[in-house]
Parts: sequence; C-alpha cells; structure tokens
Amino acid sequence: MRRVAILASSSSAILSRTLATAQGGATSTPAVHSRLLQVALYGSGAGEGFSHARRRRPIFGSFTGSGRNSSVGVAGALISVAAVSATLSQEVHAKEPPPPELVPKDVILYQYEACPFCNKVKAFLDYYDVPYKVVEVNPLSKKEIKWSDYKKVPILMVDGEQLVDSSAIIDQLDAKIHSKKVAKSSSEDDDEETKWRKWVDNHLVHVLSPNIYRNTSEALESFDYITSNGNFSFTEKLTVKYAGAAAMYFVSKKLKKKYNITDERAALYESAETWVDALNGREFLGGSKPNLADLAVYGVLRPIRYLKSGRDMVENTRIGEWYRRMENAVGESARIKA
Ligand SMILES: N[C@@H](CCC(=O)N[C@@H](CS)C(=O)NCC(=O)O)C(=O)O
Repeated sequence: MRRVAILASSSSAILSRTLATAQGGATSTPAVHSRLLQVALYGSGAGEGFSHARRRRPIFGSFTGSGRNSSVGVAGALISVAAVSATLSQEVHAKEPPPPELVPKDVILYQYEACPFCNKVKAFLDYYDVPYKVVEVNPLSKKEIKWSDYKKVPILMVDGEQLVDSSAIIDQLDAKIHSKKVAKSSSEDDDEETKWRKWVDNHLVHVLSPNIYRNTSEALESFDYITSNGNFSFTEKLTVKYAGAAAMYFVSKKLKKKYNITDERAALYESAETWVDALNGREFLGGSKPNLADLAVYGVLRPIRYLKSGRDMVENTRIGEWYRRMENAVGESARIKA
C-alpha cells in the first residue's frame, strides 16, 4: 500500500517536473498537476471524433462511424465488412427525437472528449437527437469554464441555463424534452432503471481507469488518444503523452486498491457480465428501446470500446451484441460543427 502511494506520488512529481521543464522552467502549481491527473484518469478513449458534422448514418454506420480511435481504423474497417451481414439481419433501432417544440434551441457541452461522464451526456443527446455544440476544455488551465463556479465537466448550457453533474443533467434534460417533472428517487425503492444508473456512477466508472492504464502500452495507447483529441497546447501535447501515461500507470494501481480491485480485467469482464445478466434476455434494459440506464452504460463505455481494454471486454464477455444494438440505436452524433 505504502509502496504504491510512494510510486504514485513520485510519478506525479515526475510529471510535474517534466511539465515545468516543458514550460520553460516555470513552476507549475500542484493544482494544475492534480487536474491533469484527474482528467487523465478518464481521458482515455475514442469518444466520437472531434468535429463531426451533423449527418445521418448509414445502416451499418455503427461500425464505421462515430468516434473511433484512429489506431484501430483499419481493424475497424475489416470488422465492419465481417459484421455488415450480421447487422443487416438485425432489427434496426431508431433514435427517439422529441417533438420539435420541446427541443432546446441552444445547447453547449463543456467537456473533455474522453471523460465518461461527458460521454454519458453525449449518449443521451445523440439518442434523442438534440443538437449540441461542444467546447473542449483544457484540463490544465480550464480557461473555457473560468466563468463558472463549478470546476468539473460536463457542464451543459441549455438555452442559457447552466446544468451540472452528468446524472442531474440527464434528469433535467429528460424532464424538459418529455415535458414532465424531474423524477425524485428515494434510495429505498429505486426502480430498475435508477438502480442501474447508480451502478454506473458508483461502480462501473471506477473499473475503467485501472483497465485503460493497466500497463505501459495500454497507458500510452490511452494517452495517445487523449493528446490527439484533447484541448492541449503544442508543448503540453508533447509532454503529457509520456509523463501522463507514466503517472497514470502508477495512479491506476492506487485506484485498484481504493476500489478493492485485484484483477482489473476480471473486474471489467465481471461488470460486463453483470450488465448482460441484468438485461435478462431483453434487447435493452428498457425492453425494446434503450432507457436511461442503457444510455449511461453505453456512454461510459464508449470512450474505451476501441481501446485494448474495450476490445478485450467485447471478445471475452457477452456484452458485444447489446453494445452493437446500442451503437445502432444511438446512431450518428447530434453534435453541431462549430
Ligand atoms: N459526478 C460528476 C463527476 C464529474 C467529474 O468528476 N468530471 C471530471 C472529468 S471526467 C472532472 O471534471 N474532474 C475535475 C478536473 O478535471 O479538474 C458527474 O457525473 O458529472
């Protein structure tokens, strides 16, 4: 335990020194470093590419379209060919756009591209086809959200109103576009959907970081994506990839301890299997259509799906079919190109 803590703090120190050197020797604040580590924790994956124009997706777009780690582009294309026939024989699930008068006019998401909480919100916006703009926040300076008292992402501006915290954002948006009151949940008699949404926030997200930074090559794969897609300056990009990957490799060991994870891959596979068991033979937890729990699980897994950990998860568990159905149902991103 103590050894891990020492390693984690020394990796953070290495990262700090490297960044300070890269910044011309200027002393960086501990807050800046801790912010880098926090974002790195979740800055892993293939979200949905950086600036997708809004467009409709072909029937097999789920295999070729939104958000893929470029390093798996060729592999993804090969998989698509093999998978098209399977897809064609599946029922195609559609998005559920709300009545036009209930669609917010101006939606802006402040995010880190690979943050699981941000991707949860994006999965909701994409599925309900609510157009949104994205502001990529620099995790070190956070200058894009200086105006807000809330210092985390996601922040969603909806027609001038600031919404924060992914699950609360989704509750409020859901109420808006379905013209209903925000549902109150009491922990004692949670319905199935609420129970699994909480499972995502309290369990699933904690399994992700130890997996994507499991060893040096996976940590580098993750940081390659983060630095290619995040909002970093040129100098930051150069240093963050290697220093960040090294630091997160050690930090993820600490997280394993914190969340009582002994074998991170086993924990990931077990979570995937637990989710498939929860489906209990249904296409989605919501039945024939995804509900908010389906969208939450899909959202947080989306950044890791095409990294090594996500590929392993699909190969070694039964989650792949449900994931493909979700890709189909959520479809193209509703993101508006800036
Ligand atoms: N409970 C919040 C958690 C949000 C969160 O922790 N976001 C991370 C990024 S993944 C963050 O902004 N961390 C603070 C930082 O980067 O300084 C939610 O669901 O939105």
